[in-house]
Amino acid sequence: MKEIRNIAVIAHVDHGKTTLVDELLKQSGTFDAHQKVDERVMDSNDLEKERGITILSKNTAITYKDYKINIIDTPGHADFGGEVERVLKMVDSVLLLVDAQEGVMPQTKFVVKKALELGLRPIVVVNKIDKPAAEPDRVVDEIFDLFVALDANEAQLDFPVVYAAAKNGYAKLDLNDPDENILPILDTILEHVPPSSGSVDNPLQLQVFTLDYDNFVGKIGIARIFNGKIKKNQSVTLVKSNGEKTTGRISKLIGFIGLDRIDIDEAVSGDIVAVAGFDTLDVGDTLADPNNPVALDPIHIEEPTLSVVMSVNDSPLAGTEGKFVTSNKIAERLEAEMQTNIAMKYESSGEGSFKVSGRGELQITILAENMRREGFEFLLGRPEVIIKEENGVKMEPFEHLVVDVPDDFTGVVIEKLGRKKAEMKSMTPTGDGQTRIEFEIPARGLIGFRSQFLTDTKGEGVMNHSFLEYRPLSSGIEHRMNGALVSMENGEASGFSIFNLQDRGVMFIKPQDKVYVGMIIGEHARSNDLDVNPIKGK
Ligand SMILES: Nc1nc2c(ncn2[C@@H]2O[C@H](COP(=O)(O)OP(=O)(O)OP(=O)(O)O)[C@@H](O)[C@H]2O)c(=O)[nH]1
Ligand SMILES: [Mg+2]
Repeated sequence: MKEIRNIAVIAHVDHGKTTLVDELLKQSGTFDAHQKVDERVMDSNDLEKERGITILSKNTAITYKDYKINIIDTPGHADFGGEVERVLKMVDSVLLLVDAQEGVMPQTKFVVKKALELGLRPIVVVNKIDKPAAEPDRVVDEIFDLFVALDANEAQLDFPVVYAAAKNGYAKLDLNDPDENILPILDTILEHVPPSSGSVDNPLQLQVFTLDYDNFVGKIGIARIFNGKIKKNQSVTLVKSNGEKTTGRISKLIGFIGLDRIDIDEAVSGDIVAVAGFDTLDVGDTLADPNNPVALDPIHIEEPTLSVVMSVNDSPLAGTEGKFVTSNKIAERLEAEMQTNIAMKYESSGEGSFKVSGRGELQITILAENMRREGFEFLLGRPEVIIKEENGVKMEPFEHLVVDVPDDFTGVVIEKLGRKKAEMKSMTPTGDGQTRIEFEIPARGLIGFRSQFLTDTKGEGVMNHSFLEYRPLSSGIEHRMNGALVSMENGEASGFSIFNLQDRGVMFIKPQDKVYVGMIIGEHARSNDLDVNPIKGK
């Protein structure tokens, strides 16, 4: 029996988590020598591959020396931060990746805060040291300062550091060491990640942290075994967070090795497995010994902060783009999504219309994009932040925003953000003519801000933000000042008129697109709405 270690890989978006997991899989010998492996193999679904980002956290297991190491790759984009938070309860340490050039970024702060709060002692991996502008020492200092600012304890402040270039397949404990292989990371894991605290002799307790669905076996829960032993076909008691209990049978027990999921008969405390057999399974539920059904601490699930109205397409062009167009079909699809995607919610908001809520624009866009690909057709409204009330005070979500801009543009960016009620927290020149500015800003002010920011910085600015907290509602955020360009004709758009209308604003349509009277076909450069004729020929 191999000893088990559990670790999650956390970082800001794009700092190289999935690439690192690739290398760990390859170099630990988990794959056969002849097996051909794609790049970023853990990013397994279509949208993840196309966009090059991780959306769902996923686990894999590698064997190294006498150990089985369960590794959970997490998403770095702020909209999926809730996912990371849940996963952290399932592991005993984290690999905190930080880009050796970019340094500490908003989502680095978010994930470090959560990890430290749970008492985890991170292993710091300064990644991408191969970049010409890498400054690993400066970055280690930044990380240390961040830990201090977040009240890390002595042990946490004394974090181990590994330097890596995941893409090139090497890591080292000392920058002067030669570039050899990735194994120093695995050795550091064995040295520093504590074993699971539970015992195989205690009564069974496992907790579900992710849901999956399979047409044959139904709902699947991916869970960590905290105590005891679990066997296939065993009878267990499901304890919900409200205390409700039901007893049933484990119809399927699945283990992880590399990228494979395999049927197994038994697993023990400390391991991560997938189980089926309970249709009502939810994230946070405990599966326990029926003779001693004790629930584990509930898992806190972050509330959505943004919502958008999704509704049946009632325009004259309805039914031309998708095959599922009715309110019933859309409701069914949303219901199915919420079965496994616990970070999102939906509710009916009137005839044929649904309010879909999530943690950010990207999360909602991804659902919409998946639905479009499956053949759904619907309308999407303007995103709005979710205002909640605490002790009679209206509260709105705030974000931590970091922008990196060429020095010449700092003025215009600060001015524009000022109008959005952003509060500047720091401003640091980063050398090479760039400045990094940090703000705290109501999430409302960020809706639609990115395109303006890119225009203002001639495409050279980079912005990153992540959820900070709910704060009392601020007043007077300036909204976008532009009106709409509205079609006054039915028919097909002509290249000639679109070309002529370009002076009026930004067009949303292209030649030959179908248009109808009243359809919004562009954004007016001025504040009023304007009726235009997009079908006129020469
Ligand atoms: N130069 C350099 N680039 C790297 C290194 N590691 C990863 N990258 C590149 O960084 C980009 C992002 O890598 P990913 O592994 O997808 O990053 P991630 O942290 O998983 O991203 P998210 O899951 O979306 O948060 C890719 O283009 C990688 O090739 C490295 O060590 N050096
Ligand atoms: Mg990734």
